[in-house]
Amino acid sequence: MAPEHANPHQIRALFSRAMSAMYREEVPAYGTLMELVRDVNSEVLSGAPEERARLEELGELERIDEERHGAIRLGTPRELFTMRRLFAVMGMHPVGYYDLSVAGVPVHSTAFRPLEEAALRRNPFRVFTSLLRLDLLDDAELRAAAAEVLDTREIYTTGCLELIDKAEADGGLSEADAERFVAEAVETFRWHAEANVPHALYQRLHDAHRLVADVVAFKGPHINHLTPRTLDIDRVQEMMPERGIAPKAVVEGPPTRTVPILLRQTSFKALDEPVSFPPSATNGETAITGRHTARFGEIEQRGIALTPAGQGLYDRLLAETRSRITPAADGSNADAYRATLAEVFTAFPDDLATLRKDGLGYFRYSATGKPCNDPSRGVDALIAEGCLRADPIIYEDFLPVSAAGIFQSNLGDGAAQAFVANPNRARFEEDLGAPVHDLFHRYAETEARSLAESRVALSRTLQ
Ligand code: OOG
Ligand code: NI
Repeated sequence: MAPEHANPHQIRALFSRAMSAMYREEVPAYGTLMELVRDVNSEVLSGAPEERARLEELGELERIDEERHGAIRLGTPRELFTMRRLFAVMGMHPVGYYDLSVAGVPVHSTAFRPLEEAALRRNPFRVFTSLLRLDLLDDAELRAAAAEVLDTREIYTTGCLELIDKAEADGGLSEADAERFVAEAVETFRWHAEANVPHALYQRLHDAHRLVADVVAFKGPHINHLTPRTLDIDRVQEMMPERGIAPKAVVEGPPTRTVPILLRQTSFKALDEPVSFPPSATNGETAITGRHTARFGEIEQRGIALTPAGQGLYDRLLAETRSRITPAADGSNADAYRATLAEVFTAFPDDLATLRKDGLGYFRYSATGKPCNDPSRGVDALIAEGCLRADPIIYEDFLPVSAAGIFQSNLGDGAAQAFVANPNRARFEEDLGAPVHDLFHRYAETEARSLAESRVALSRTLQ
């Protein structure tokens, strides 16, 4: 980045603010959810001065209610390829591969996000990005019709494409260009109340899978939700009805715990919105107004990132829970699901010391400032001596089963459908035009670096 260029993290901050403003205007219930999140967060903080001080020290207090992520669904490899280039302008890169076909949703996904901790702190915004997999649909004729519609649409403005080229050629954008870029980029994610296909085709796409209609029948990949961070997800879930918003049946992810792990998420059900469908050019079908559900609001609460061993244990316990009880979309067995989840997860250690000693979570080490006798001793001994401390590293990624639950609850009841599990990471990366960054690698690296730096600091404290 040359000195005259805008900082990519600054561009991302501008972008997430512009998206938030657009979405609050388009989806008023989302504004209500944000107010609720703000109220609950300030309630939690006023009852927990230590947590408040910790967040303040981390510089997170001010931005506590800002969005953490959003999500979009793309139709073609070309759209995905350009989306990677677009996000790179804002310092966001693809991390992780998520196959959602296992959970009955015909997409595979990644998340574009800042890679470094410092960048995440400056602005944590990320975008969960899915690519539709028409290859998973049985109906060859419908597949062809959908592909034809998708191949002729252009989801980026000319100005946006020019500025991406310019950023790549010059290694960045000037401040003025960065502002133009954000304004142009936001257009791609705007809602269009006019469908791109006549109603009969929409209906056929919808009957194949509601998600297919959501991607194919519109001019672009409207942002389908934004997600602020809450400090007490159970409380927000409980209070949503009081504020006139309908939550999904259960919170996705791990149960309520003393030490939060990974990611817990919930959302309000997608709005039913009017859409105008154009007349057909071939069969005499006239223009009509119909309806579509796509857009919702979500909240998230994050905990410690797990090692492959910890993630393996989480996956096993979640599978065990779900083999005993599947949460019903109408909420009829929500209490029983919560109870089973909590019971099965008693097998997951719930204190930081055990999580660390059992190698289940990632930790950031730091020297406490207390001099130590022998900095080359093992981590446990240094911690026991009080000269080294270990703090949890927060999980910054997503969970495929949870993501599928968020998708399902917003595609309407009865949208669940079985596909044969069919991950195709190689194909996804080919379409993306780059490999995705490995999830675990980054946490392991942060942990190792923090320990090495702590040992250096400790050796300086030797008398
Ligand atoms: C994406 C759902 C996944 C999350 O937070 O796990 C997601 C979608 O509905 O397009 O955003
Ligand atoms: Ni989400």
